[in-house]
Amino acid sequence: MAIILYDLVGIDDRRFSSNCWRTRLAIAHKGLDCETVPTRFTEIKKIGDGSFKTIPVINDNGDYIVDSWSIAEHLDDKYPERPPILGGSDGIQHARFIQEWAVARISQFLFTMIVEDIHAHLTPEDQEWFYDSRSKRLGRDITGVQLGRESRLIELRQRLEPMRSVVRDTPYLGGELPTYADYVAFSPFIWARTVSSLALLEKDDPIYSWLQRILDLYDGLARKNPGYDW
Ligand SMILES: N[C@@H](CCC(=O)N[C@@H](CS)C(=O)NCC(=O)O)C(=O)O
Repeated sequence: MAIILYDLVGIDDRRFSSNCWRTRLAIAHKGLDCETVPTRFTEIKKIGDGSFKTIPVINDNGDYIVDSWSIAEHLDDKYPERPPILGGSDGIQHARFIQEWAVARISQFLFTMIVEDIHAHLTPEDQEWFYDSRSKRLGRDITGVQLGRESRLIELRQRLEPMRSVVRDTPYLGGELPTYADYVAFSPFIWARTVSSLALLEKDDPIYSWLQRILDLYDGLARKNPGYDW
């Protein structure tokens, strides 16, 4: 039976969640079948026994697992005969480092550049909830937060330099083949690409070429997601 993934959705079937994309790619990496259930923010409470607060959540033949990292561990534990996602103990620490770096240095900064774009791509049911919860999170009204983002874009590109140095020389952060580190680093880009026309990368940037490679993986899984083609 296919793994069921509760996947965050906006308007036009846009799957914009960075965390859900990590899981989607992890399941594809394992070569497992996946069925997604498009889920709005305000529907998360309806999943399973109603205890979940965030997605991704998967239902793997009756086992409900929440949190993208726990899901990756679960998939490796349950399907050891398939290609490892976290790749043994060294691979786990490598992927965790990339995850911590991407969240702290990239995603949180990027959030201030796309938060109004996310809002604009939500269904009306979710918009009010998102506006209030994200204004509370930022400690200010989200209207106008994106102002001046062009100058923050320059800083974002500088922050990506450590990653740029690696993918200039190798196709993936995992080396010749993609690993979970790649999916984690990719997740902020697909988040932005799904909702924002702001091109985060220049086309001659080695990270741009790496991004194209990830978009093409698994029969163009991520490229098929509706988004902005930058
Ligand atoms: N550490 C969690 C984070 C999950 C998360 O924050 N998911 C967001 C969607 S991308 C969410 O469900 N947010 C619900 C909320 O903000 O109430 C993971 O990696 O799965």
